Amino acid sequence: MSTLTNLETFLEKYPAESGTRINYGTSGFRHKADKLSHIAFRVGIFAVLRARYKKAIIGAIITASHNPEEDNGIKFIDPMGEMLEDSWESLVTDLANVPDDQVDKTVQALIARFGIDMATDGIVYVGRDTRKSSPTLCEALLAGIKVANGTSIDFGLLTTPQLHYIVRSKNTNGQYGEPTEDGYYQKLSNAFLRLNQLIGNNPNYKPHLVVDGANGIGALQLTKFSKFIGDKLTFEIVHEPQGILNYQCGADFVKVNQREPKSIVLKVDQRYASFDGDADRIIYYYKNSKDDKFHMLDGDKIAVLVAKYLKETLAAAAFDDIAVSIVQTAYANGSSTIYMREVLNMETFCVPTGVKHLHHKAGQCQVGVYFEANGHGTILFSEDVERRIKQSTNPKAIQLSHFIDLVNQTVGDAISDMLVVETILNSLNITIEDWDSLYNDLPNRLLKQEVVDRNVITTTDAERRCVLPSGLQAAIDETVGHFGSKARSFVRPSGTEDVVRIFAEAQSQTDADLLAKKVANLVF
Ligand code: NG1
Ligand code: ZN
Repeated sequence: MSTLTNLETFLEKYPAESGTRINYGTSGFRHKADKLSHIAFRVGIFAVLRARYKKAIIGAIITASHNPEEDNGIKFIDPMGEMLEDSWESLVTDLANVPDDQVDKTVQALIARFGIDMATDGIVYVGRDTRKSSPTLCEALLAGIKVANGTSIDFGLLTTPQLHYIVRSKNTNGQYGEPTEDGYYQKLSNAFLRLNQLIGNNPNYKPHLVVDGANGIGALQLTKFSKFIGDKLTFEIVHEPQGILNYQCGADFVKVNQREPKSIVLKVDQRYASFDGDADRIIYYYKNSKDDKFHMLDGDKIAVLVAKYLKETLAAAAFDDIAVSIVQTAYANGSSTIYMREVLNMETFCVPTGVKHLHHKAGQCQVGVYFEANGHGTILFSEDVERRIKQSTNPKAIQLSHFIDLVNQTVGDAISDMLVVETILNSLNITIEDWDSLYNDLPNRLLKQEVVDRNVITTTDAERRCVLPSGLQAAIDETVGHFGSKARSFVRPSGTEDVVRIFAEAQSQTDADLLAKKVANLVF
C-alpha cells in the first residue's frame, strides 16, 4: 500500500510536462516558471523523505536568484544550512522527471533503499522570493509535503540566506540564533551595534549607503532590518519590488555589464551596492573622484578586504597562529590572487565554479574566506577558532567575537556581507576609493556561446584546462602566448545554462576582448 495520501488527485492537478528534463544543478531546479509546478509538487514529497532520513528539519526555497522574472526555481537546504548533499541531487532529479505513473514506485524505492521510517516527523521549512509565480509554486510544494504526510512551516517571503539561517538555528536548538525572521535581524543588528560601539565612528567612514534591491526581496528585508540599527548606518533603497525583478538592475546586471543600474546617477563620494534577486550576492561600486568613472568592487575585492581585516585583527588579538585562507574560482581576477599571496601572505585555493565547492574547501580551513567574483561568498570559522576567540578577553578578540556573529556562515548573504564590509571600512578608517586602490583589477572579458551540446568540453585543474576536445588546450595556450605574461584564458561548460563560457584576462581591455574572441573562435 502506498505511504502517500491522495497522490492520484494531485498528480492530476500537477501533471508532468513531457519532453522537458530538468536537472537539479548547482543552484537547484531552475527553469521557466510555467514548467515547474509538477517539479515543485514532487520536490515537496522528496523534502519530507530527506527530513525523515536526516531526522532533522530541511528547507526548501523558491527562487531563481538573478534569472529573469519569468524564470523560477527550487533549492533544498540541508540541516546545518548547507546545500543538499551531492549524492541526493541525482535522486531528486530522477523523481522530478519520471512519468506520473512512476512517482509512487520511485518514492517507495527511495524509502526502501534508505530505510526511511515514514512514521516519524518530516518537517520542511519553506520560503520564497517576490516572483509573481512563487506563491503558485509554493502551493504545489506544500501539496507535495502534505501528500507525504509531512509538516510544513511556510515562512512566506524570505531571502535565500534567511531561510538557511532559520533552518540551521532550529536544528541546533537556537545555538546559532533564534530560528525566526526576527531572530535573524536581532542577531545581525546586535553584532553590528556592538561592533559599532567598540569601533566608534572613524572620520573617513560615512555611514550611508545607496542599495539597489534588484526590484526584489532584498529591498523588502533590508527595509525591515534598517529599523533595528537606526542611524548607525542609513540606507537609500532603490529598486523595490514594484519593478521587474533583476531588470536593468541588481548585482548580476552590474557585474556582467560593468556599469551602474540604468536608473542610478552616480555621485562622487557616495558608496553603492547592488543585491541580486534573492539577496545572496552583493557588488559594490562608486564614481571615482580622480577619473570621474564607474568603478566596481566585486567578490574578489570583498574577499581581499575581509582577509586583510581578519589577518590584522587576529594578529592584534595575539592569535598569530590562526591562518586565514582564501578560496576562489578560475574567474577570480588575477590581481586579487597575487595580492592575497604576495601582500597578505595567505594561502589561496582555486576550486571549480559553484558555491558548494568553495564552501566545502573553506570549511577545511581555520578561517576560510570564499567569494565568487560575482559577489556570492562568506567566511567560515572552524569550531576550534570560534571557541578560542569567544573565550578570550583580549579587546580585539571581543571585537572578532562580534564579527563572527555578523557573518552568516551558512551561505553567501548580501545583507550580512554588506554589514561586514561597512564594519571593516569603518574599522580600517578608509573610503571606498582607498579600498579600491588596494590592487588594480586586470581587464577581463567573459563571453558565452550557445551550443548544441556543451558537454563536448571537459576540463581539469579547477576548470582552468580543457581535456576534450583534444587539441583545444594546446591551441588556447598558443593563442594566450601572444598576449604577454599576465594573460590567461579558459573555456568551460556552464553548469546552469546551455552555453559554453569563455573567459580572458590581459594587460589591457583591448587585449582581453581580442583574446576572448580568438579563443571563442577556437572553440566553434
Ligand atoms: P555557471 O553557469 O556554471 O557558469 C553560474 C556562475 C557561478 C555560480 C552559478 C550558480 C559565473 C561565471 N558563473 O555558473 O559563479 O554563481 O551560476 O548560480 O558567474
Ligand atoms: Zn542569488
